[in-house]
Amino acid sequence: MKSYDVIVVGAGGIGTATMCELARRGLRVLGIDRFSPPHVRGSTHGETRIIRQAYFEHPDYVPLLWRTYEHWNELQQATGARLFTPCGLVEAGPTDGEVVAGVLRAAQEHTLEVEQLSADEIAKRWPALRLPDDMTAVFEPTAGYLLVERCVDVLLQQARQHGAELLADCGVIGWQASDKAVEVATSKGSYSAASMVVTAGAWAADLLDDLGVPLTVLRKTLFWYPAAGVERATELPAFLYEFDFGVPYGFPVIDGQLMKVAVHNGGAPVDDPLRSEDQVDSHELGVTQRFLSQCVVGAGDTPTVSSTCLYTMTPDSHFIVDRHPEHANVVFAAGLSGHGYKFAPVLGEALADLVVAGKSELSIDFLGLHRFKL
Ligand code: PYC
Repeated sequence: MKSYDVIVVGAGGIGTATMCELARRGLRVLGIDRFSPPHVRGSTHGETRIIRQAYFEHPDYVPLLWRTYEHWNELQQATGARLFTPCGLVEAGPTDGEVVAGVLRAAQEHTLEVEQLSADEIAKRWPALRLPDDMTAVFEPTAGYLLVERCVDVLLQQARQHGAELLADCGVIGWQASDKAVEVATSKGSYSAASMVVTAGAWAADLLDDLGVPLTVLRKTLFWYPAAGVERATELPAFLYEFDFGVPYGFPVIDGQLMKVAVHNGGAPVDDPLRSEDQVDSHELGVTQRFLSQCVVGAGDTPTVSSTCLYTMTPDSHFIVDRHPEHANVVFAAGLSGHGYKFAPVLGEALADLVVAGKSELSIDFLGLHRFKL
């Protein structure tokens, strides 16, 4: 049986970053993925992901975000690839809602630059964008978007340059761990390593089912709408609006033609992530159409492209990053709950720390398993 220092199960966003970090530290790394990354079957595709610092979900994410920005910048400089576009982000909603209040709380706690903008100021800066009367808006200039497939590709290339291997199109059937080794059974034979990292996205629920954390996989649809009639569509910021009918978000036009818009909340539970492809969610279609008709002047009303993406939710929508309580040599990041991609390199660093040292200096305690009564 072929043996490594570390096997990383799942070579998507977090997995490729973890492979890269471990290999950079001189470890012999094998990544295993059910498909051939970057692919469209998990949670790491669809062109773009928002990256931001004034984190409405919780201010405790902010130090991790500072570190993740450093990583993305270093990766851009080292490879010459354009990964991050700092177009800024408008977040809007009721003053007492989750989003605007959460952004202001994180900004205040960590002294982050955020502007409050009126409806007139929004329309003046971005002629196509509108703010409903009952909403407040905040603008984060240091936010932007990552080109997600390109990021995965670059991280994988870097991991390989540092000596990591990838076993693609290979399903993991099961694993067992002793103090000294982990044996992973796959559709292409068995492999062993001193440690294992599980970064398997929608498939983490099966691989970590002994932990008893209820991870729920949701199917989400990404839509691309015609945007030829949207004034200065390539100069828009990314945006996220909290309505009572849903939380649509989207991006400036990047190809001169289409605007990507999707819905952050809700989603249909999926029993088998393998059978979730190509189903357009009609509720999410309606939310994005209603949003565009109210807030983006000139956008088309029928998407011409769509794609399914999976969210793996924890009960509190915060990630779980920890060591397996019974196997110190098994570590994992699971339940990224639809907002994890921007953290890929910092989570890669944290997971590599857990493998190498059993602990990390990064502030990940609030993401530990201890918060669940299992
Ligand atoms: O991770 O920032 C994010 C995000 C917003 C909407 C979906 N994901």
